[in-house]
Amino acid sequence: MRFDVVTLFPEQFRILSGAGVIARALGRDIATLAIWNPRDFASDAQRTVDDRPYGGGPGMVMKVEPLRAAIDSARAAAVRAGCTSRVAYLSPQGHRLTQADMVRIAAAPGWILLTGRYEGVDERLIETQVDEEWSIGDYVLSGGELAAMVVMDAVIRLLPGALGHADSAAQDSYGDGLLDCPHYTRPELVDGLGVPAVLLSGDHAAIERWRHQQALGRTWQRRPDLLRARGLTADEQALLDEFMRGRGGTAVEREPRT
Ligand code: 9WO
Repeated sequence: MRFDVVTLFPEQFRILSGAGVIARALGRDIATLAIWNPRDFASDAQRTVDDRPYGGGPGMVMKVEPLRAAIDSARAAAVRAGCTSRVAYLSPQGHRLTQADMVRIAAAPGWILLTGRYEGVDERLIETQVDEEWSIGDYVLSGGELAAMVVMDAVIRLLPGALGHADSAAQDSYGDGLLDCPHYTRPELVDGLGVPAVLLSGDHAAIERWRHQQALGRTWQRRPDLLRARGLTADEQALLDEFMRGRGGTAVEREPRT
């Protein structure tokens, strides 16, 4: 899969090729990354990429022409590489991405990721050049670059061969619509806290059942919205009932009620 990133800050993306799963995937050409700086496509001597907002107000707006020229070059390079890439703009106004979106994004041959700075980009660039607008969460960053890198990380690790072990992406938190179960490693005693006995039993069926029950229970406690959206099989409802009887508690509210 191919990513073309349009950014005023190309050096930020070097972090991706440093170390870890994403660096390895890029090194092995499971994913490729090309960077396009709109400043290189500005036509004036000052290489201007921004201007004052019509209507007044603080800050600056990214101009259409350098962005459009950068996107055009990215598109042409993608086509030469055999990719028909769509354009996505990272912004707080976008569709809030979920793991299901990451799976869909990973199925495309490539994406051109447009990252803004200042107060944003001229709306007419979004209207004419952008296919999708994505948000990674309801907060404002100082630019779209970190959001683009978050998407790339979430997507590239889903690509075949990106992770060492065959099916670990499927076992993720959210892979089956549930939060992850708790994990433990040595030593067996930490600050007086032991390890759930079943994990030491060697009974793999019992361990699988416990992990599934913990995943259901934690999702019920922390993210009941996910559980309602997903639904439960009869077996899962029985596992959750047992969990609820065991804890006897009510769902932990992690977000204040509005
Ligand atoms: C900056 C600003 C300054 C003064 C008054 C209003 C203002 N709005 C903004 C602003 O929203 N800037 C954005 C910075 C412009 C587009 C790129 N930026 C961005 C992307 N911030 N946060 C994101 C983002 C992207 C994806 N998911 C979450 C956040």
